Formats: sequence, C-alpha cells, structure tokens
Amino acid sequence: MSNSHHAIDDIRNIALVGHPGSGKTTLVEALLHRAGAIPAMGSVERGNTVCDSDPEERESRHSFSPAVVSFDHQGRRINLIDTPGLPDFAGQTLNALPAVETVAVVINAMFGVELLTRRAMNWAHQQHFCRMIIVNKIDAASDLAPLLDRIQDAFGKECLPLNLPCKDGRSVVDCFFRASPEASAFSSPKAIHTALVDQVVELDEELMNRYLEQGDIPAEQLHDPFERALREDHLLPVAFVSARTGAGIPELLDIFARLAPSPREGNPHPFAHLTPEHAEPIRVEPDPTQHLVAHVFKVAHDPFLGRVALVRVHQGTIAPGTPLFVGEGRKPSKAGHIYRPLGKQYLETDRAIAGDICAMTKLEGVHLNAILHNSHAEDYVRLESSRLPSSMVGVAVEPKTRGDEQKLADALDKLTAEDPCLVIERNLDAHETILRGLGDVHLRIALARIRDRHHVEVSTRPPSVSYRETATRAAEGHHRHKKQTGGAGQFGEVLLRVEPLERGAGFEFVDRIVGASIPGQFVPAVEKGVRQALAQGAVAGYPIQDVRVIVHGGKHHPVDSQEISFVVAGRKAFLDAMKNAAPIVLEPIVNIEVITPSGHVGDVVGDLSSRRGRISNTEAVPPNNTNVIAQVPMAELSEYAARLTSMTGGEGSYTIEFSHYEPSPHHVQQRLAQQFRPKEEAY
Ligand SMILES: Nc1nc2c(ncn2[C@@H]2O[C@H](COP(=O)(O)OP(=O)(O)OP(=O)(O)O)[C@@H](O)[C@H]2O)c(=O)[nH]1
Ligand SMILES: [Mg+2]
Repeated sequence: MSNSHHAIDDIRNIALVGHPGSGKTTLVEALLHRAGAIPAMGSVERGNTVCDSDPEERESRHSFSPAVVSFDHQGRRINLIDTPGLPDFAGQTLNALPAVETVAVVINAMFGVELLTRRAMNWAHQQHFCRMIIVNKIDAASDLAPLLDRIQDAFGKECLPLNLPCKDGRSVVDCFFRASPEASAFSSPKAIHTALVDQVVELDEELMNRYLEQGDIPAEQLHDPFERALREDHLLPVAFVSARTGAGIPELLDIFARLAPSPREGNPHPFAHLTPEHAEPIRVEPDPTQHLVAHVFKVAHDPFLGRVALVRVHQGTIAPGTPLFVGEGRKPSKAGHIYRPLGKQYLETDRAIAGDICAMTKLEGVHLNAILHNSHAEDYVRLESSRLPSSMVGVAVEPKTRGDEQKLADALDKLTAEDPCLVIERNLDAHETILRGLGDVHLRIALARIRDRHHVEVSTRPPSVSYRETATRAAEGHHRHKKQTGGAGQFGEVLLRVEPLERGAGFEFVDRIVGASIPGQFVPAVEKGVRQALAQGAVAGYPIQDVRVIVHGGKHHPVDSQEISFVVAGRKAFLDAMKNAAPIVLEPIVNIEVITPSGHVGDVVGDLSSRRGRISNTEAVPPNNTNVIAQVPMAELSEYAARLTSMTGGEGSYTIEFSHYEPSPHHVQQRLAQQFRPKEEAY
C-alpha cells in the first residue's frame, strides 16, 4: 500500500499530446526511469513500455488509448497522461484532458510543427489549459535553431525556451532558473533569460517596476506571475529533451515539479449545474475537505480487476468506504480499493484528495464522463465536455457463428464504454449492427479486440448508406379517414400543407387550425401521424427531413372521432402532399482527410475524384507524407479502406467527418425509388 501523502499544492497533472511518433510514450518511460519509478527503461521497439501495454499497441508501435502514470519526484506527486497521437483515437484523448491542468505538446525535433501538433495546440488553447511545448529527439535533429523560429511563427512569440540544447543535443542548459553562462547550440541563455523574465513580469506592474530598478528578479519570486502567465496564455514555455538519450530529462522533471501549475494554480475546469430547467456554470473548489466531486475521464477493462475507472478528484476526498453516487443515481455505492495507476499496474493507496488522480474498480453503474459525488447537492453537476469529432466510418458486423449474438453485443458494449467515438448504430430496416468510428485504423483495432480480447469471430461488410428524403416545393395534402365496422366508427379528416425548409433545419409542425374543425386535443394525433410518415419516407423509404407541415383544416365527428382516426388521417394527408412536393433523396456528404505517402498523391486524388469527390486542399506533411482534404459522398466510400491500403502499400490512412446532406444524382434517386417497397398499411 502506498501511503505517501501529498498536499494539493504538491500535485502536478500533465497530459502529453502531439503528432503520432513524436515520442510521448518513450518520454514517459524516460521520466519514470529517471524518477526511480521503474528499474529500467523500456522501448516502443521492444514493446515493453509502461504506457503501451495492449498487444495491439505493442505490435503497431502506436498508442491507442490514454495511459496514466503516477510517481513522486522532489516531494511532488506527478501524474502524467500519455495520449495517442493518431487522430482515430482523438475521442479518448479529448475525454482525458479535463483530468489535468497542463497540456504539454510534444514535437519531434526532426520534423518540427506537424499537422496534428497544430490540432493539439488548438484543443489546449480552446479549453484554456496551461500549455507548454516539449521538443523531443534533440539527439537526432541536425539544426535546432530554425525550429524555434518555426514554433514561434506557428504559435506566437510567447513561445520561449526554458532551456536550450547544447553539446550536439547531448544535454541542455538552463535559461530560466539560473541562466547558465555555458554556450548553447543557438541563442544565448542570458538573452533568453531576459526575454523570459520580460514576458513574465509584463502582467504585473509592481513587479515590472522592481525589475526595472533591480535588473533581475530571482526565479523564486517569479513563481506566481509565471503561473498567471501560463493561465492567461501569455507564456508558452518550451523545453528540449531526448527521451532516448536522457538529455534534458532531469531538467524536465524539475520544470514539472517547480513550474507546472498545481491543481489550485491551473484554470478552473468547466463544471456546470445542469437540471432539466436550467444550466449554470459553477466553480468546483480544489479543497479536500468539501463535498466530493470527481470525474471519470477513462474507463478500461482489466482481465483481473474488471472495469477500471480512472478518476480525477476535483473537490473533496475519496477513501475506501466513501459513499458514492454516480450522476443522478439515487442509491449510493461504497468506494472499494483506491489505486495509483502506473499504466496497467495499479498500486493500492488509502485515499485520493482533490487535485489527485486515482483508479477505482467495482463501481456499479460507472461510465465515461460520470461524476462521482457523495451528496445529493451535486446530483446535477456535470463537466462540460469538449465537442468530439463525429464517427462516420462504419462497418456492419455480425457474428460468424450463429448463437454468438449475445457475446458480440457484450464485446461491443465493453469497447464502446471505453471510447466515446466508437459507437454502435442499429439499422432496424436493414437488420444491421453498424460499428462506427473516426477512421480505418480505429475500426481495425476495435475488430481485432473483438476477436482477440473477447473471442468472437465476426464477419464485416459495408453498411447501408443513411440516405434522407425531403420536399423541394410546397404542396397541399388531404385525407379523410372513415371506417364503419359495426359498433363505433372512425372518422377524421385533415388538410395540411408541406413546405421545404433549408438544409439541416429538421422538422417543424405548425398548427394553424381556425375554429374547431379539428378539436385541439386531436392535433397532437395529427402530428403523431405525420411523424410516423416522416420516419418511413415517401419515395425510397428513408427518413424525411427539412420540411414544415402546416395543418390548417379538417373535420371531426362528435362520436366517431378518436385519436387513431387523426393519426391515420395525418399520416395519409402528409403522404398525399409529398406526392406533389417533388420529393427527392438526399445523400450524406463527408469531409475526408487522407494521409498518404507523397508518391501516391496522384492515385489518391484520382481515386477520390472518380468517387465524385471534390478535392479542397493538399498539404505536405513532413517528411514525406501528404494530407489530401476533400468532400465526398458517403455512398462512394464503401470498401475505401481496402482500396487505400492497396494504393499506398498499407501506408495511407484516413478519417472522415459528417458535413451535410445534398441531393443524390438522378440515377441513384431512381434506383432507390425502384427498390422501395412501402410497408403494408396497418389500418
Ligand atoms: N532518436 C530518437 N528517437 C526517439 C526519441 N523518442 C522516441 N523515439 C522513437 O520515436 C518513435 C515513436 O516513439 P513513441 O514514443 O511511440 O511516440 P508516440 O508519440 O508515443 O506515438 P503515438 O503513440 O503514435 O502517438 C519510436 O521509434 C521511438 O523509439 C528520441 O528522443 N530520440
Ligand atoms: Mg504513444
């Protein structure tokens, strides 16, 4: 049991994010080793790092989910989150960020600012994290001076180095704490020191005056303004390291311990009190003595421990036995064992205070983004989550063996519980279970896990395309529903008008009945009938959208009118109107980003064009890849993963994101309409 207790001011929570291959996982390994938390350093090549612990990660040499490590250094508790750089796993990374105060963006010194470096910097900026940049692989880069200029061009002059590489990247010299007189590879540590202090004191007039009088200010006195500069994005410190040789690693640990913000020093996390009636931002206090508020930022499955929740405590304290409510749950469960995570290893501890990160098991009803709390006062507290990319790449799955349906459903449940961008969609009309994700790698890994972890063999095929229908001109519709079969009859008559709305507007229902031609209590029945027809489609069997329906007249019968009469009349009047409303089929258009070796750009662009794609941009991704950005109809992307693999020798990858709906080409409209068999009428 690990009982070393730290005060909240001694905790540092830092996420490493950045382009795939920049060296985040290796860097965590180097930091753990230097801090004495592991006896020897593993490597991605040998497949024995702490953070890449899944067989799929070890085989492909990329991280696929965030990994958390917790260790002590210089009396501080340092919690690091190693995140996957591949865009396919962005959902899990975005979900894990609220666990930290600092986002450290790792840059590969050999390639500089890459495509996903910018994305990571934007995420951190938009969500008001304190940011820093870590330039890794200084052992392998030949000329680092231009890199700093490129970083400043991309992210502003407030990117200033805390240290500089020297001795051909074999070590670094300090610029902040002491301004070493030693020479560095470029720039003078003294000049950088002055630039850093200038930048930090700028926010504090009194300090600025003192600085002008004294010529320098000792680093200890700069602590508070330094933190403020980080919070306000006024300073973006840069540190140089080589995770492989260890250069700059002790200095980076020192920077984490002395300069990274504590939970009290970071910007507050965006909590809100959300009831069905209102939403109000609230402040959760980083105070271990108050009510508990903790956020589940990752869920993992451990073969021995079962579902493991990784939890950031934001307020209060969790100890074994603490009563825990999950979200709005009425019945509390009791916290069991509390662990400090070290990748897949969990070291038992006796509590976790506000500001700290811990792992917990056997929590009933726990799920990603759940808020754990111990008082009903926090029932409706939520952490506002970042907008996740939409999951558009899909594959229809079914078990190879009949009878494995439940096993497959369980496996899918477990996988989707871990990753917010891995979603299951059931297409009841086509009898399909569709697994959707952000890219081909995302789905490939999920399918491999279904087979290897959950032991279900599945067969896959391209999913049916989610077409929609709409009206292109206004039209009137009418239906009189009348049935007399002995006893009480059915009677209802509806007059309505259908009007097209702009793309993406959805559905509007307007009651414009004057007098009591249809009594008020039957109007919802008319809407219900219209909605039934919307769901079933008019020309090709796909949901109808972007229309307004105005009910403006009808008739009722004092005895024979019941709800059902108006449901039927509403549905049929709507279908009657749609016949004259020039209905069309809409197809989904997606934004696609393909990363391909530059030698295959021509093939990729040509292939996308032949799929009715519109190329909007191609940009170089150093050292030798190109990013092709285009819009393409979803219907043309079946089997795209396989085609891209064969065109690029397995080196290409892509992600797609929903953009909008557009009318399908005429021949597709005709084909879909011919295939359509309207359902038998129930009434
Ligand atoms: N020369 C050199 N190579 C390094 C260094 N750090 C990491 N590498 C190598 O770079 C490659 C990628 O390293 P990883 O640590 O897996 O990179 P990552 O950022 O975790 O990648 P993703 O998990 O895909 O986001 C591996 O082959 C590492 O051995 C370094 O400091 N110098
Ligand atoms: Mg990694």
